[in-house]
Amino acid sequence: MDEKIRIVHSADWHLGVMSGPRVANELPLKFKSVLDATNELANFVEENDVDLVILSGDILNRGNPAPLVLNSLSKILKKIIDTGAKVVFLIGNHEVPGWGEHPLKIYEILGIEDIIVADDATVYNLELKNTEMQIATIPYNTLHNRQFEDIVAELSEEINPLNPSILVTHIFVRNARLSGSDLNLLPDEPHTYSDVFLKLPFDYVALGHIHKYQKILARPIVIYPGSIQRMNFSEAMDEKGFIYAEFSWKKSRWNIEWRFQPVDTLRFRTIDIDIRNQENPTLIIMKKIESYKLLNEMVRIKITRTQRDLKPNIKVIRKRITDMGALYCKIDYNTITETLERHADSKVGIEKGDSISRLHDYITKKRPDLIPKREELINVAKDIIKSISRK
Ligand SMILES: [Mn+2]
Repeated sequence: MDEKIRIVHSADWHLGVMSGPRVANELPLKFKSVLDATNELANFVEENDVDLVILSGDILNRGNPAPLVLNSLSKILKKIIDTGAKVVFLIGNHEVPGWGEHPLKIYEILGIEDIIVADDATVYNLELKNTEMQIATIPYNTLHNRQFEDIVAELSEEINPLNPSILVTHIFVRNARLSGSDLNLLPDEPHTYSDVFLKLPFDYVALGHIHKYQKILARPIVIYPGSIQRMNFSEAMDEKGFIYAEFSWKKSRWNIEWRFQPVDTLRFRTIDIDIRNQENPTLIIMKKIESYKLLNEMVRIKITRTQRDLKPNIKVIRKRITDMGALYCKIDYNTITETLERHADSKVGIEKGDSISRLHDYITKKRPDLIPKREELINVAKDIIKSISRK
């Protein structure tokens, strides 16, 4: 038992998102960049003799993937199992089409033994490096009519504490920090709390669902690896990648060392430009743009102005950004209404667009308990701001 068991843990690839820009004759950028990241993962598995790859759900973006998407996924999985690694593939909310069948079933039907399709709450015993690794799985589809806590208590009874164990599940842990692409959490989202894991027998909890990489607990190790690729400007600062963990038997217990392994990410850049009271706003913007290298970047220009200010020539700006080699260019206006602007001077009011997005960020980051009511709260705030600015 002196050999290490090497594990890669990843989740939320959302393979199949085809929205957004594409470079001529190529696949949509988001799809291509996710594929690139997963290829990096497969290469890592090969180079590091990884024994097990855990995929904690939402690997596909839809329950009915296009052939291109399913074939691309199959190629990645083939590359992984050809190295000798096994795969535990858990069902997330995005892979459940509602009528029971799901696209991953095909690997099970074809009898591909090295891919374990985890679509039920159960415990698998996998022989890895002459050790019995116990893997408990709680896929999203089992959480509709039963509480997470009840299921996990049941599975825990099957765990032998002398052998290493991993819990794989796709669920919202209430105090998790959210990323900018975690915006579609349902009001009745199945959820649990981090304290629940403290009482469980597992050495490692491999979570999926939340797109921001984070350690929820250190003992036991409870981790969201986050999504594998940046999807929008709000994730510009988020690192993306997967978890690499080594299990080894030391001083008569299982010791786990782990680290976050980053992948190449799409670069999103926002350039803020204030053109209030400027005689030549286009020139101001063009000058500012020149101070950046925008090659292969996703670029957003955020222009702050009032209705009195001249509008810049967007066509010229767009062309320059494209000529500089940017992959994509988005223009956003932050138009400040004059009444509120006067309030801003007296430090009473706040900028309209800003306060709404700040409220949104606040709820998302600090008060996840309010997420189900977020839209409602934002609408109330908008009404208040509207009625104040009319006076
Ligand atoms: Mn999910």
